[in-house]
Amino acid sequence: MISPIVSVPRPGAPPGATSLVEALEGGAVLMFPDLDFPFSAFEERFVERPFADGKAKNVNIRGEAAELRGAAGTPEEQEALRQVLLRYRAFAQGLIDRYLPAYTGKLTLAGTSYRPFDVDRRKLSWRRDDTRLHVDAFPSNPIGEKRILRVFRNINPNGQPRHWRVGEDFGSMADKFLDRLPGYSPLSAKLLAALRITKARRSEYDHLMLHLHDALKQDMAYQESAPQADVHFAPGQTWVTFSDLVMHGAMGGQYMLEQTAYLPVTSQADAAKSPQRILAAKLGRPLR
Ligand code: AKG
Repeated sequence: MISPIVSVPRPGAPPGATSLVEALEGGAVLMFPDLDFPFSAFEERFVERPFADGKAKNVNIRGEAAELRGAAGTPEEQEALRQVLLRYRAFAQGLIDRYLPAYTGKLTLAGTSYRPFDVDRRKLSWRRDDTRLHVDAFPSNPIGEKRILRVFRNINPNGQPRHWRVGEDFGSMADKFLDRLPGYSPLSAKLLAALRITKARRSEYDHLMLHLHDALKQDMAYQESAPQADVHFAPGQTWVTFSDLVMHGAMGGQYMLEQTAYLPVTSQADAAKSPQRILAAKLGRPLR
């Protein structure tokens, strides 16, 4: 099955909160067509040209200090951009509290990013090429028993949509790739952590997800022929998805905001729908 897009319009009572969580955990993308996130006249400049040093893909803030990384501009402009990201972080938290209250107090907000570059024009290695269908996995930042929830918003000022492809459900994808992945070595995982190549021990789940991510992106026949659908997110639209579960690729668009959040698998309404438990079920044993 291809990941469904579930539209959640205002106003009125949010459609049954339980069913939104159910849809999200089942692999849907929740799309909010009309939430407000206004820019001031001063802030409009951030969608007129990229305020980025160009060294990294994105500009972001992380952690309590919310130090701005990868930005360009005067100190005043950089502080204003940081404030936009802080406001977006609060906006994402507000969305979760209103529409996904079951997760309030359980989610941890991580990085917030400003993505000012045109997707098409980024010249990246295949591994970093997010136009290829993939699920998210972080090489140096093991996720373990957490889920990756992301809140995206298209802030393009010229009507340009964020063009995504979404792919088939995680289980069907895993059936095609699981046999091809190399075995997990607890010893290598220990070594990577000791050498501080990873920030914590890479679990078997992290190992499988990294290799899935790479195998998917390298398989051009799969990229072209796998079940998939084009989705165009218009400016002003906000969308939320578990990006470790939903196969996605970004095909076009410029100027976007993104918030990452982590949710413990055990805080899900149904942990069996997590990629952690799906992979364990397919292997017929708990992951190490
Ligand atoms: C990702 O961050 O995993 C993406 O695929 C990028 C999404 C986007 O830039 O629209």
